[in-house]
Amino acid sequence: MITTIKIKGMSCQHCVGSTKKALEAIPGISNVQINLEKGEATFDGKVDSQTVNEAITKIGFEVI
Ligand SMILES: [Cu+2]
Repeated sequence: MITTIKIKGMSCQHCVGSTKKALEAIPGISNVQINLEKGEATFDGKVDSQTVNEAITKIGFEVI
């Protein structure tokens, strides 16, 4: 299953790297791709949204 989420707060490639790393650290998620222009992250895997939200909040961004 492919999931796309919207993330608020990413502004450069450094942010993209942090987001990618944070999502990849979640068990069950793979193939993380970030689109900086759209502020979107796409990944494979089934994982509850609260886990994703917490991982993103922890690095200073927000899932919208
Ligand atoms: Cu940045």
